[in-house]
Amino acid sequence: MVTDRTALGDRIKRYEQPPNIVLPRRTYTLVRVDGRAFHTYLRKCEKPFDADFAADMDNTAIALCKEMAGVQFAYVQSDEISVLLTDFATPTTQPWFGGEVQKMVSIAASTATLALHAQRGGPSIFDARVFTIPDPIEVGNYFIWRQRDCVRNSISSAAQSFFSHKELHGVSCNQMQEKLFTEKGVNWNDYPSGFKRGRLITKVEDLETKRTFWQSAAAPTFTLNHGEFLPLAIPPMPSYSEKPFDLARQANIESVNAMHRKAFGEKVNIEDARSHRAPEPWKEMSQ
Ligand SMILES: Nc1nc2c(ncn2[C@@H]2O[C@H](COP(=O)(O)OP(=O)(O)OP(=O)(O)O)[C@@H](O)[C@H]2O)c(=O)[nH]1
Ligand SMILES: [Mg+2]
Repeated sequence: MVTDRTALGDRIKRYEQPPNIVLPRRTYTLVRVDGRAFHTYLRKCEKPFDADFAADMDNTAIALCKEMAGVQFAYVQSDEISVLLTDFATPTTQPWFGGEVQKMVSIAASTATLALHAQRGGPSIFDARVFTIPDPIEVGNYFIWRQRDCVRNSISSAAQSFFSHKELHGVSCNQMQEKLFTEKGVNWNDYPSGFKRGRLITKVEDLETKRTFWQSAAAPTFTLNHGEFLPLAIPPMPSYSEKPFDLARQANIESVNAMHRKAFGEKVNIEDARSHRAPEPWKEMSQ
């Protein structure tokens, strides 16, 4: 009977295998969670931007960063969070859940759901997707794409809080900005940076205690220019010819340090709106 049961188990497990996709190793992995029907979930929130919700999303992103392995940084905008993971820091670095797609998406979605629910209650359900991008330049372009979406949505949310759906029909993003300014005296540029361009979650080290922690800061405008945040924060892929592992690792440590200087040079922070929620070290680090 035991052999029968084993045979049955083996047979049934073969049905589970085909959809159990495993991501390729030694590449860049993006995980994005997005709030399901948050238009409805947030209908009682402040419009166009709710500082409490933004701080809760930042804390949700921090919960994701703590749960995942190989996190480089996360980017938060509106009701979505993108996390960049790598698995090539050392020759023996393992990917999160061995790169098993079903594990990654289900744990990412449930971690985000639970983290936001713990803060605000309600049906804070997230969906999740995961994929790899083999080229660091394209990884940079991914974040530029998400930030463009953030800017577009931010302008249109601001406009929607002053004009009716009908008044905005067929109006472009640039025209919305102009309309806000000329007809309502509202300059979109005056909104806090974290609402216009999103926020970054990066790992910061307290220089005195050497304690590390995840921290949110307003994102700079993303570009692929040398010395800017994305080229510094997206770690280089180690290669045979120029960068043996130790060198690549050192280069990465330096990039991350520079990245933190860059991120924390930008002081406008969503936490300004909720100083009671600001983790204490943030204030010290940013001065
Ligand atoms: N009031 C308010 N709403 C917000 C804020 N941030 C995001 N939202 C809402 O969240 C929605 C996010 O957009 P989507 O993700 O495209 O829409 P969704 O309703 O979540 O629908 P699906 O993601 O397709 O399930 C926006 O349309 C806004 O309605 C905020 O700060 N204040
Ligand atoms: Mg959504």
